[in-house]
Amino acid sequence: MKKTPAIIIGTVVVVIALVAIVAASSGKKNTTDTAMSGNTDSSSTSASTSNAVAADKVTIANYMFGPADIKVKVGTTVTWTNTDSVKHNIVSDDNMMPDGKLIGKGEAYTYTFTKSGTYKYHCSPHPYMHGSVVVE
Ligand SMILES: [Cu+2]
Repeated sequence: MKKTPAIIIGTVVVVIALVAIVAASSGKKNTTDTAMSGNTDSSSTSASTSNAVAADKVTIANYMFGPADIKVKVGTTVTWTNTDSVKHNIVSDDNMMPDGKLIGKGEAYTYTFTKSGTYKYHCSPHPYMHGSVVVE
């Protein structure tokens, strides 16, 4: 009868010790994770622009711009070609470039970027279609 509480106390002590060890090791992990995420945070700031693919041609297909995010050098003429049977256009989110006319299947729209910056655009009949051009 008296041995049972001793076993329980012993088990509890072991469990507490294990929890403490796990907590300590996960604490160490958290520290390194925080340090690592700190590093990735600083690189992901530049990664947000490096998500953009170096390209000067965008294909519109299935209500999507592909690649949606591109990067070009100043002076580059970007060509958007529509492969959908539905008409699309390229309209700046913030008036950084003139609104593109609607283009039908097989038609293309071009724009030459003469100033650096990030040009976000969408398709006016389908505002959920988004793309961006980073001009460097
Ligand atoms: Cu569209």
